[in-house]
Amino acid sequence: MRKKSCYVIVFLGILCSYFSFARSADRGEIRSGETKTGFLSSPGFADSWNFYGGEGDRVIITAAEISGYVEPEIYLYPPDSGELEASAIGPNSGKRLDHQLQRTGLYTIVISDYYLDEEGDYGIALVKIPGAATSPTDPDGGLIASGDGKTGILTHQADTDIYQFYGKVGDHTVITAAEISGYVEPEIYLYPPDSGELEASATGPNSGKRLDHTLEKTGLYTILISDYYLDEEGEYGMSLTKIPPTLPPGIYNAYPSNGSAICNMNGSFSWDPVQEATGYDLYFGEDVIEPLEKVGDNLPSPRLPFPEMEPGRAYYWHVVAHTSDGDVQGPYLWFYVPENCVVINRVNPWRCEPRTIIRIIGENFGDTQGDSLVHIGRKTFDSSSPRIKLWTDTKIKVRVPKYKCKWFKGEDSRKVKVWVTVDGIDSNTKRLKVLKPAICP
Ligand SMILES: [Ca+2]
Ligand SMILES: [Ca+2]
Ligand SMILES: [Ca+2]
Ligand SMILES: [Ca+2]
Repeated sequence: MRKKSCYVIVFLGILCSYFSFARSADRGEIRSGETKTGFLSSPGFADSWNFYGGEGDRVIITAAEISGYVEPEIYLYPPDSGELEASAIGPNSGKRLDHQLQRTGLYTIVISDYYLDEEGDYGIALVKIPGAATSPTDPDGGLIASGDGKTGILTHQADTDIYQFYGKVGDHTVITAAEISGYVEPEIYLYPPDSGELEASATGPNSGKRLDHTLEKTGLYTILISDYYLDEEGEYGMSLTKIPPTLPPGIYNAYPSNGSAICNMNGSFSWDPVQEATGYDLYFGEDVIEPLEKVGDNLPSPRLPFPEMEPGRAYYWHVVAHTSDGDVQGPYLWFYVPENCVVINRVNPWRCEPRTIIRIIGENFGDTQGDSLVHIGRKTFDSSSPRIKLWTDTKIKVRVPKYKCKWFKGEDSRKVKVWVTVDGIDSNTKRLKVLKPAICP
């Protein structure tokens, strides 16, 4: 507990220092998959941003004018007051920095105007490989399967969207991207697994692009989509075709899924088993100013109960499967715990016969049922169900289903899970003991 409160103090300290610098244009944290904006103004014409990176990670940082003729330049500084490690400078309205990190720790991005003579708004986006593909500020991107088509929005001129797929050396891929609105000229950049250099791209000023490429490596590939010249915003469509379309080993069907809301604190991380995996490592954390922590070490099965989490926060996680052919890297995924979670405090009574009316007592159920659901074991009741007797923000009354005698399988009682789904978000679960009626043999 002491260790934890110590972390909280350190965290608050860092938070306070960010706020105290806010006027001098310290914009704070930027995560992989995030798209943000800043403003350059007299007299400094400079802003800074922070992210945590590891030696060997690849970063692609884009910055571009939104208004005011600013020509944002990108300067990247390593941890521990190191000297400039990389930069993208000059007079264009958009810049792109593609760089493999040389150190591990908290990196600083400084954005300043070329020639320090213009004020204006600019956009910035960070891509880290490996790293998260989407974020709360930009939901476009994530895992894509062969045959899938997606649409996304370049929300401002510097936006970069990240799509990922598992590929195998020798697989043939065709990736397309095209404008839907706003005169964007989407470019395609393909990065290999293991943070390697750009493997292929389709760039230039046309509104449609096509990348036809045979993969050189095996693992999790990353496709970046951004505007040619970083000077337009708008909607685009993209697609992936992989020949053959077979799914190489990977971390599939991960729960919580990317970008989801989680209120079920007694739930577990889970994913499909990887063939012939000997164990799984699971990394978890907030992925901004410190690395993810290994919370599961060589797990024998694809599952781990959630660690302690707090409301109003976003969390990142990542799985590595060990196999005799080497490690299989999972994507970096995030989810969030809403500030006002749907919580069941108790079910009353907690043991009863079928057809009894029970009360579910909790918080944030919503004032009316609407599209929300109540689950009792495998049965689900929507607002059209006559079993729902009352629905308020803190109390639900529902009649337990009529179970047949054979459902009890000769036992005196059976336990079922009770939970609610509000706005698509599952609550925690409580157990209900259903007693076998006296009339059953
Ligand atoms: Ca300038
Ligand atoms: Ca986007
Ligand atoms: Ca994006
Ligand atoms: Ca353009």
